[in-house]
Amino acid sequence: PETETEPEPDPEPDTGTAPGPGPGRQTRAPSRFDYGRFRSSLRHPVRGGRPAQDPETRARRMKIREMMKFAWDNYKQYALGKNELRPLTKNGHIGNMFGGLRGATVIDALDTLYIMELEEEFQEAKKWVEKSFDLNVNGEASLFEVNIRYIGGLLATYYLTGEEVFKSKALELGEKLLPAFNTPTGIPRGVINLGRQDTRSLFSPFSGMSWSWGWASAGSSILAEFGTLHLEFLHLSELSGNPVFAEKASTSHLGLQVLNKVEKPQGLYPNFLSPVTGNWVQHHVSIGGLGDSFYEYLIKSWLMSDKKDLEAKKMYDDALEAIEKHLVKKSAGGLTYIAEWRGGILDHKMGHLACFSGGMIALGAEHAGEERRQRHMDLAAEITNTCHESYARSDTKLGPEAFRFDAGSEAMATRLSERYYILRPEVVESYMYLWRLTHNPKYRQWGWEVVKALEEHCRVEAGFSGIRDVYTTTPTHDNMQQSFFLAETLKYLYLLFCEDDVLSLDDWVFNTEAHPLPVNHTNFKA
Ligand code: DMJ
Repeated sequence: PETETEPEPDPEPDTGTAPGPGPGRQTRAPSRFDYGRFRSSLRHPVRGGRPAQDPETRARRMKIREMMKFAWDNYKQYALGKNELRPLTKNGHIGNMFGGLRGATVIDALDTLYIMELEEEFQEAKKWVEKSFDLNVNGEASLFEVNIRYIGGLLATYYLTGEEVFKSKALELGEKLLPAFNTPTGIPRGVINLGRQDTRSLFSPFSGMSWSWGWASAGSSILAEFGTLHLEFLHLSELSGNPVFAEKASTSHLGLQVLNKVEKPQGLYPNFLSPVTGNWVQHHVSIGGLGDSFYEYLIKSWLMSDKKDLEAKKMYDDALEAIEKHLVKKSAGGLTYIAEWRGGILDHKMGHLACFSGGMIALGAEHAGEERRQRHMDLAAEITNTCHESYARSDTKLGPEAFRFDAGSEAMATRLSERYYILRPEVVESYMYLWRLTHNPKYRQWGWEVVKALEEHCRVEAGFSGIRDVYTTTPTHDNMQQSFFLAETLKYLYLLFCEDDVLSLDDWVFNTEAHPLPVNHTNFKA
């Protein structure tokens, strides 16, 4: 339906009892979380109180909704139950990131379908979760990816709908992730075997064990991975009544026990840390891949705690100050960018992933003291402008995986291997935040340019596909519809053309996969 009426909150308040059988559940204190009370604590209806007024904005929003329906319908038709759709070959992709879990696209799409009021499609996705989402799996999963996509997606959908199934699946899966924290420092390793620990057998001898990534030097853990857990884990504790999740992943544990104890080169956080010694393993610093969402979760921790997590705020402020001082640069052509740092030497490159930082810095600026507010808002706008340039300077009007500011290059990929676009969200994510915080119409204009480019170059007969080279208008498709396209890219584009009270920033923080988690207002608990 294209109506925009707000559904009634769940009339049956959730009693918050712990879900089905599992280790330690009998002894746990029942959660005092009250869903009805939570809903009434929100400052705005989750899907907004009124539709966008002007016809053009409404038409654009409905176009993005149609794109979501198209992406979902094709996934459902050709790949339901697999992790992603392969839109050219019309089949499913499983991959090896989720340790035997399936349906990454279902879980990632749920809250977007709900927010867009694609009711029938939401029911299809929910039915799959109820009937086919199997957590009794074996295999090596990325702790980070399972957390941001599965736990984040399930939690957000529970908070939006009050439907018990999403909460119980999130809690059950959360328990499977806990053994990853069993290291000398409590900093988790990146890979976890999801098999049941109480059934370790000849067939699954590694159940509950964790490893570091083979490619991460000297058994290290990755900053953006171990630093991107606490938003979701705090909610797992909130909903289960079991403090263990919050204790393991809190910023206070991260900060006090480990990160504040180890010396940071020029105040910067390197991307690799030993979970055994708590020391840095390699001095590579990046606000893009390997570092990115660590910074994002510091400022969002503070916001989600209703501005009570002062430790996270201080860590964010200090980190941003060091970034401003050592990594923020201006190109000869006047474009502001954030360079990477390798053992003291700057690499004048920005990854597409780093483009989320425009939105993050704007969000932080909104709440900064007088002295910083304008400076940070300007920085956020300049970085977002640079990321827009990386799109505008390509033939497809989509941006490359990485762009450089060296050897005469400005905001363009210089290597063949960096010319691809895999439907990533970071640039439109920044447009959405900058729009909400400034209402400068250029952000909606830029977002619409992306919609047109996606339609022209990424839409194929059976879904949306990434492209291998943004600098040719006859690009080759990579045959992959990433789940984050449905979770993030289309959600942020849609929100860009919504009124500000749809998933209002007063009530929600988006996890790094764009799944909304509620701000803990004082009356959050029963
Ligand atoms: C998503 O899974 C998340 O946004 C993550 O933080 C980074 N990578 C992808 C999207 O590009």
